[in-house]
Order: sequence, then C-alpha cells, then structure tokens
Amino acid sequence: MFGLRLRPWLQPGIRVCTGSQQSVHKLASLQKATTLSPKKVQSLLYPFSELEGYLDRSVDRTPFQLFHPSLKDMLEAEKLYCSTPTHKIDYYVSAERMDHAPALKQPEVCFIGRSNVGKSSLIKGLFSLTPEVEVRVSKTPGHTKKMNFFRVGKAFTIVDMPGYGHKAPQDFVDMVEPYLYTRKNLARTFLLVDGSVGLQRADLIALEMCEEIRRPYVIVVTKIDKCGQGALLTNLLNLQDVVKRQTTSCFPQPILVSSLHFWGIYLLRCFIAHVTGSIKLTDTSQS
Ligand SMILES: Nc1nc2c(ncn2[C@@H]2O[C@H](COP(=O)(O)OP(=O)(O)O)[C@@H](O)[C@H]2O)c(=O)[nH]1
Ligand SMILES: [Mg+2]
Repeated sequence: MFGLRLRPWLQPGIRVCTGSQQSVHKLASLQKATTLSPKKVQSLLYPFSELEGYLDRSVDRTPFQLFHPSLKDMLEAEKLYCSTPTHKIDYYVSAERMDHAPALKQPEVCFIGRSNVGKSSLIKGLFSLTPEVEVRVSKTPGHTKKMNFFRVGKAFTIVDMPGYGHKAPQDFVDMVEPYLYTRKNLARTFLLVDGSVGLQRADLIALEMCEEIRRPYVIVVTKIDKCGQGALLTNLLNLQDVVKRQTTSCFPQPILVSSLHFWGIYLLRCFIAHVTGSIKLTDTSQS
C-alpha cells in the first residue's frame, strides 16, 4: 500500500542541493537517497511502514498515516532546506530569556523535550544539506541553556529550546513555558520523546503543559534506531494511547525519526514546510 513511484520525480532539472565546502552526508538529500533500494527508501521516507507488519489487524493504522505526503511534495519541501544567496539558512541568535527573543515575523516552529532526547541532532539532520549551519550537539545533558534561533530564509524559523528534566527544570519554567504562551508567530511545537525508552515522567509533565497552553503540537519520536522494533512498537502504542486519552491539542500522528540514519527526516522537513505555509501540498493521499 505504500508502493512508491520514484522515477517520474528523478528527472534532470530538479534542483539538487549540493551543500557547501563541508561534506554533505550521502542521505541528506532525498533525491540522492531515492537511488537506494525501494525497501530502504520506503523506511527512510515513511519509517512507520517498517513497523506496520508487526501490528495486529485490530489496530487502527489511520492515526499513523494522516500526514503522508507524496515524494514530489517532499522533494519540493527539500528545496527550502538548501541555502542560496536569496534564501539564506543560518544560525541567527540565542536568547537566555524570553524578553531577549528576537522579534520575527515569519512563522516559527520550536523543538522541546528532555535533555538528551535528540533536539539538536534532529535540527542538525534537518539542516544537513547546509552543514555550515552550526548546530551544537552536546555530549553533556542540559547543555542547551539558551533558545537558539535558526532562520530558514524568510520562510520560517526553527528554535532549539533548552532541555528539561535533568538538572534544568528551572530553564523549563523560565524559558519554555513563557515562550509557548506568548510567542505570536509560533506555528507548531514539536515535543520530542525518546522512542527507545518510551514516555517518561518528564515527558508527561511536558505533555500536560502543552495541553494547558492549548496551542497545536506534534510528538516526534526520536532515536528509533536505538532499540528493537518490538520495544519501539510497545512504546509507540503506549504513547498513542496517552495521546488518544489525554490530549486535545496534539496531532494524532507521532512523527518517527532517527537523526543518525535519516529515517523520517524528509517527512519532518515536509511537515514543517507545510505547517508554516511554505509549500502547498499537491497530494496527501496514500500511495
Ligand atoms: N542512536 C541515536 N542517537 C541519537 C539520535 N539523536 C541523537 N542521538 C544522541 O543522543 C545524544 C543527545 O543528543 P542531542 O541532540 O544533543 O540532544 P538534546 O539535548 O535534546 O539537544 C547525543 O549523544 C546524540 O548523538 C538518534 O537518532 N539515534
Ligand atoms: Mg541540545
């Protein structure tokens, strides 16, 4: 049901982002990734398809496939993540307090989650076509104590928020909460949850906070490469249950990613482009 027709979109003339002097990972570009075997491409593009076979027939798959853009749309979205002289992608500024946050007009998305859940790695993955954009990935939990703003031309801004849960609950109260309440141009919040360990207490607190704030948010399940598929599926179904029972502002589809292997990165790029109004999807129906 997820059969892909790749060839029509691999015509010459489609702009491929080649990146800068620094080396670009071979999977950073979707167009390059589509030269892999169809099965590999399938799991890169739609990581949930890997798990689908393990699901009992009785489980409703619909919530996992609500956002299912075509390859063409994903290629279109990818162009936004290529820096050009007229569409610059760069680290803009950091802010330690909400009143230091830059006043920006373009739609914004932010990444929140526990320290070490993979926020910075994910942003690095999204910007992997422009490796010159410096996104710090820390080995020490709680490193990101500031809000880091990255501009994607005039299209949108991505904000890497300080992590919470590990020696940093204060950052959460001081920065994350006020930001989520007051940021006018915030189009979507991405709440990251580590798929290899499942929902933790701190995640549930964050979830409750997002519910209280009542702005639309989406759960991104990170590090899906780090555990077996059985464990991942168990964590995912538990998460799905919590989302169904306890949330009203959460998008029902969790987005599965591995920043290490690029699984789900293209889908998330497209999702961000879509929710910020930067692209118009041509087809969201299942292929
Ligand atoms: N296996 C695996 N490790 C990851 C992934 N994403 C991040 N990590 C690792 O998790 C650690 C924390 O990542 P980081 O992006 O700094 O987390 P942050 O504190 O939320 O910004 C780092 O050692 C990363 O290399 C992933 O998709 N798979
Ligand atoms: Mg970080």
